[in-house]
Amino acid sequence: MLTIYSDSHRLQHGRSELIDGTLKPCFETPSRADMVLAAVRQRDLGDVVHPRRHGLEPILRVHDEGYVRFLETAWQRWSEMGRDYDALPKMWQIRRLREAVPEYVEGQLCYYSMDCGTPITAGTWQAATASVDVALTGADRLIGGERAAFALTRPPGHHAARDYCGGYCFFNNAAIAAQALRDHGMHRVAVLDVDYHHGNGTQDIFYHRSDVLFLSIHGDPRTEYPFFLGFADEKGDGEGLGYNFNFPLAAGSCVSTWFFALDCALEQIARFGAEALVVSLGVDTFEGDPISRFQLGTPDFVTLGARLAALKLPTLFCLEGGYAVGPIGDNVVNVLAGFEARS
Ligand code: Q9C
Ligand code: ZN
Repeated sequence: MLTIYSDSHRLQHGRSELIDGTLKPCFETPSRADMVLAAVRQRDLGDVVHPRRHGLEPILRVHDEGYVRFLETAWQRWSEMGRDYDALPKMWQIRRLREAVPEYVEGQLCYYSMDCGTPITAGTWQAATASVDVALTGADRLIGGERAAFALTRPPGHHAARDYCGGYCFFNNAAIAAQALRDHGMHRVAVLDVDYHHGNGTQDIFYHRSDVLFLSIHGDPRTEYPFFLGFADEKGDGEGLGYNFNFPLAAGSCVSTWFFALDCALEQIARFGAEALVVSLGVDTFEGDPISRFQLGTPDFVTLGARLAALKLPTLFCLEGGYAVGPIGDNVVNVLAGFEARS
C-alpha cells in the first residue's frame, strides 16, 4: 500500500498540555509520525511519497472561512503581542455570552477552540495544511483507481469541526478528503472513525448530509472526551437523518465488544452502498494507550484491517490518534497489512 508523508508535520510541536492538574509534555508529538513512518519502511508496506499541494479551496469546502483565516494569521498576531509561547485559550463562549466573533486574537482563539489542549505554534499552519495535502494526495490516488492508500496525517483531524479546532486537531483531514472524493464523482462516501475518541468534527461537518455516511466507535462520552457529542441517539438531521451512527462503548470495554460494534458499522456501510471508504484510523484503542481505555492488543489491529478489506471498497486511511509511541508503528501498520492481506 502506498503511504503519503510530509516532514512538515514536525512543525507542529506543542510544548505542554494540562493533564491531571499539571502541565505535562504534549501527548501528540512528532515522534508519533516518525514511529509510524519507521514501521511502514521496516515492514515494507510499499512506496512512500510526498504530498502534492492542493491550496485552500478543498479546505474551504468543509471549513468556515473565518476559522481558516484565523488559523492562517493566529501565530503572527499572537506573537506580535510579544508572546513566545504556545497559543492556548483560557476561556470559552459558554451559555448567554455574546456570540459575535471577537476582534482581538486572544478572543478569537477562545472562540475558535473547543479545548485548551490544542496549541497553536509558529509552525501550526504549515503543519496542518501539509497534513491536509497528505490526505488529499491519498484521495487523488483513489480517484485515479487505486484500491487503497495510507495518508500519514499529523496533526490529526477528526475533532476539528467546520469552525473550531480541538483534541490536537486543526483541519479535518478525513472530512476534507471525503469531500474531495465526492467532488470527483464518487456519489456516496462512508467515513468510519475507529479512534478511541468520538469524531465530533467529522460528525459536525456531515450531520445534515445523506451523501456522506459517518460512523464512529468510541469511548462513551458520558465519561470520555469530548463529552458533548458522540451519543447513540445522534442519528443525523434533515436530509442527513439516518446517515450518522455512533457506537459509544463503556470505557474499559473488551475486545469482543469492540469488534461487535465494528461489525454493526460495517453492515451499515454495505447497506449504504458506499463507493469509497475513508477510515479515521486512531490506534488509541490499544490496551497500552496512556490516555484511553479500550483493550485492543497489537494483533487485533490485523483483524481490524482484514475486516475493513472485506467491504471491497476503495479505501483511504487517515491517521488520527494513538499515544503509546513505542507500539504505534506496529499497531498502525498491522491494520494496513491486515487490509492488504485480504485485498
Ligand atoms: N485525560 C485524538 O485522539 N484530551 N485526540 C484527553 C484525557 C483530549 C484526543 C485527556 C484527547 C484528544 C486525535
Ligand atoms: Zn483519539
